[in-house]
Amino acid sequence: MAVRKATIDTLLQEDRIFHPDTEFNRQANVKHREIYAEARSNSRIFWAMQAERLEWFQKWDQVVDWQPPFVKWFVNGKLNACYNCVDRHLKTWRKNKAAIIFEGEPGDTRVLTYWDLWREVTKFANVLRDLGVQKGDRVAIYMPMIPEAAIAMLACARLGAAHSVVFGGFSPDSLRDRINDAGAKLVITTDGSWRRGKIVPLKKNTDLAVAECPTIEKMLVVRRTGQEVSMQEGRDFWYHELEVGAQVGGPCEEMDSEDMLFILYTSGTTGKPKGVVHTTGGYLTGVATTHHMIFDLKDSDVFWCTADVGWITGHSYVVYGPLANGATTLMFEGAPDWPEQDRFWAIVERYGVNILYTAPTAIRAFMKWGEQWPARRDLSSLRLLGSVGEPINPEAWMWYHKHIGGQRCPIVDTWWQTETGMILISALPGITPLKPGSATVPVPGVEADVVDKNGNPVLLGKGGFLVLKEPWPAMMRTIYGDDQRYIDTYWNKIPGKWLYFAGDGARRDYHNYYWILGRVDDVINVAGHRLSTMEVESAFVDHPSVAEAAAIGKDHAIKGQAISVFITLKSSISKEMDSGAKTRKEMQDELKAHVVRKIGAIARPDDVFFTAELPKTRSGKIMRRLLRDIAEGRALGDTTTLADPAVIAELKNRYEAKES
Ligand code: 7RM
Repeated sequence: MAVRKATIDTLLQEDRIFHPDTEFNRQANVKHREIYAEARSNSRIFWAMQAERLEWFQKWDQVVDWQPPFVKWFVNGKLNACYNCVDRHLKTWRKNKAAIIFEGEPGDTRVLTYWDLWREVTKFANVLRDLGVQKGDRVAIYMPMIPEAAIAMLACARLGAAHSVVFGGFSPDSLRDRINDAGAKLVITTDGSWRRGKIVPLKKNTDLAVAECPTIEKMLVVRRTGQEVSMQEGRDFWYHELEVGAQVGGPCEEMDSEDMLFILYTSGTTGKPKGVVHTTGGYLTGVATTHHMIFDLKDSDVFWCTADVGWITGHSYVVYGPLANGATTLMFEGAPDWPEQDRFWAIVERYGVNILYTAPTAIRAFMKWGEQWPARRDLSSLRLLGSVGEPINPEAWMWYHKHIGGQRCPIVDTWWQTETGMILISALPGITPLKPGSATVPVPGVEADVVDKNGNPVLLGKGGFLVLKEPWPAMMRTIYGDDQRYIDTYWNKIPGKWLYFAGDGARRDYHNYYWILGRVDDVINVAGHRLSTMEVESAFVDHPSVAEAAAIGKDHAIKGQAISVFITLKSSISKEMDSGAKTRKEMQDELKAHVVRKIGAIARPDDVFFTAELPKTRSGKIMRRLLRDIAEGRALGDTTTLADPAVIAELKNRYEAKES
């Protein structure tokens, strides 16, 4: 990272503000602003109180042991994550409450009560134990979004084995590398998974991966799609066969608070993926607390986080947070546009979803498809919306607020990472005034800052590096097997002080609200001005014809970099342009003028390129690095994390043929 200037310039000005209404405040889990001051005055007491949400087999004797950059939370406390998510609810009226509502891609549905979940998890754990899984082992999980994925995770936790969930859209090679890095002894998969009416051959992929995984002893296969697969005698086992003889019930391993709960791999910009290690007591405390406070969870709510369990969002807010709180969590296996572009809204209507947590990439796709899709469904059950994964552009926020939230639902824009385990910056919906595009403020008990490259706080209004100043319970403990990489990646970038460096740029406004500016590696440098991708892109998305934008800096002899922007138009506008009602040139000029008006001449792009899709990671984040490669005429860098390689290939061809 060649940083000359120590900060990031800021241009975007967003003045809209939405105050929590009295009705919402009156019923909110957090009603009073004092919680911030209380947490700040003694964060150890604050987190110790939050840890009381859980049931501990043995109480901790120290809240936190901070030996930077290594931390232990709830030292010597003993608990089991599966016990906290399942067993303990059977002692209450929640025994017959829906724990998981599931809808499969083909439209099949299942509801598991907490009692059902306990029966399924204990059986699953007993099957795993019979296959040789023990406390301390690592187990890989490569499955679609079906209840058995959550059941498998909980079963591992029950036995004290760490799971490593690998997203079902990853290739055999990615699965192989993750299995080998973790030294997993068993892998759980399915015959296949559904993807827009077609079958993805997960078992076949797993066979290919495992052929090069010396540590794998056994493979457990859950039947999902029902197609023919080959089973290797002595290594592969059908779950539905072993389940028949499996015992129901059985104890949970007593785990130390600092025992590993899971590893989750996150791709670095270069080199091999990092195995982010999360432990038990702090992680569970962090996700249960934030799930309760930020999503204002009530026992009667249906909570739907649309993330796949292959991502941290799925771990923390589909499985562990909601189940620790005894919530009803919805799992959906399919895609938002299959069979039609109203699938999410059909699900909200069918199950009466109250809280919806999704990503800007999905919201911008809904904007592109048009508001007629949500309009044909009854969304009146919704009372709270959430966003995660990327900065949400103010106009996407406004669209979400109007067309999904009916202008009545608060939106919590939640900033966090795989590494942070839990949400760190977010509104509390009953008390925090909202500003579209801002994640607002750090949650109680979290200390953040925006600093320059020397670690000094920057002035309000100035952009800089987002850091965390104090440890928090759900923070990663290390990179699996590589403490040095953990130190170098997160702690050694800013000298002098122990600051956790998140890799994101941010600024704070005069209300002390945080505006996430995007990854610092993506910052654009025009004639000495460091511009954030988020601000340039948001100025484009502010134009009524634009659904999505990706801005990059392209090498320029005089300015250092010039701005290139890749634009996806709303479907109705694309049709208009195809019919010749407006030329590309006219549209490009109109958009350039709009951006100059919105944030100034410094942000005028040299080129505007139209595209039906932008290159994204499998979790939906825009991959600007590949757009830079295209714009600068280089061979494409690492494309292994790309969701759909066809998108970038087509984009490259069209760009080189100057088709926009
Ligand atoms: C939860 C998750 C982490 C990166 C992070 C940011 C970006 C996530 C927001 C956001 C702006 C948000 N984990 N990010 N949430 N940027 N506003 N609300 O996404 O490990 O997959 O990604 O995602 O750049 O560093 S992750």
